[in-house]
Amino acid sequence: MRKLKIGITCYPSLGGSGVVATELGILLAERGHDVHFITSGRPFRLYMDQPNITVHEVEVSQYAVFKFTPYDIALANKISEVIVEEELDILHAHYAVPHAICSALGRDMAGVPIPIITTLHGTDVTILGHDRTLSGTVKYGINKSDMTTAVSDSLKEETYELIRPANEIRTIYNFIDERSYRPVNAYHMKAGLGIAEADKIVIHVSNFRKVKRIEDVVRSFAIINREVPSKLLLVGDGPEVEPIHALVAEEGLGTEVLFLGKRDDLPDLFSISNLNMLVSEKEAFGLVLIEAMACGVPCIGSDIGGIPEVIEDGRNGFIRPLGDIEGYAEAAIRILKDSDLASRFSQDAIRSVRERFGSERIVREYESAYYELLERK
Ligand code: GMT
Repeated sequence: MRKLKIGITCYPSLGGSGVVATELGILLAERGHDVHFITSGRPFRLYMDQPNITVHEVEVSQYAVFKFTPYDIALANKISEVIVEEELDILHAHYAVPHAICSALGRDMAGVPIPIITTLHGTDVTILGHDRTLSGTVKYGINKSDMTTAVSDSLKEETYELIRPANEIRTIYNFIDERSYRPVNAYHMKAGLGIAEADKIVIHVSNFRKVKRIEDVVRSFAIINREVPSKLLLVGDGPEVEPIHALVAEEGLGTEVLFLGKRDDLPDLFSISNLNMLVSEKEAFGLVLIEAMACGVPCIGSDIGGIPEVIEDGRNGFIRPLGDIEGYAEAAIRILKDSDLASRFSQDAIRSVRERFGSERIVREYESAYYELLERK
């Protein structure tokens, strides 16, 4: 197969879409493709210089006339330059706003008809698609793309309903970097965190936004903690940290809940955890679920968005209705008290991630999509 010159435009900072875009770029580069990231900064998971990867940072003009700095225009400008100078074969936009729209504009400016593939990640449709000030451009970006993919069937269906796009959308699931996410021996960590050997660990990892419903995690943990000696690890940072601190104090859980902030040792933290909870009210996929499952952690999730496509209810975790705090707690207690069930779920979680969300399989799906688009042209 011919090696391709692939432009990837994405958010470089912390966030699921940026993680997926960066890891996809790294794996494509390892497969011999020439990958060009076009972003506002160096993608945060791109730790060092890697062969076949170039980062094109977008510079933004600070001219005094501007009330708002025109990042999107500068991005389109940079995309058009990179298309021409690097002779790109294809452009892959992650997250519709502004990346799909800027890709369409950049391609137009370059005057080179390369295919654009846009990957929808969730909130670009489920939140911004409802935003009157942006929904028209979300539709425009999708319709100008030669192919649109969604990270779950649920997101695909929601996009059909809301945007009514001109073209078919294809589901390509998110994937896991198996080299990082696998069970590791991290028992020293439990003691390091001051957690007794016999205590079970429940973990929640997110960007601490309202949609994650962390208050439901804390309230169900209050029930769990009355039945099972346990600790709750809250990992991540965001606007909900303060309100959740207050709730933890109100529930009298001050010594039982550990706020760990942003961490880059997630495989270690998952490896000492017995259960992962993601009970969001919106979640297109839930990348953190496959990160936990790859480390052998059973999961409990809400019946929302792509979560039930990732957790197989009764096989590697449990799905309960959104907001069912007692249901989450009852399911968690079952797993935490029954070591045979926990061990079966743990093995199945590892199997499921390997079979359904393995990097090799998903990267090949993207590669096939690229070749298909190039053949169509
Ligand atoms: O909300 C987040 O967790 C961040 C957000 C993003 O835009 O990066 O995540 C979205 O994309 C991830 C990667 O595809 C998905 O795993 C998340 O489910 C999705 N978030 C939502 O739909 C709320």
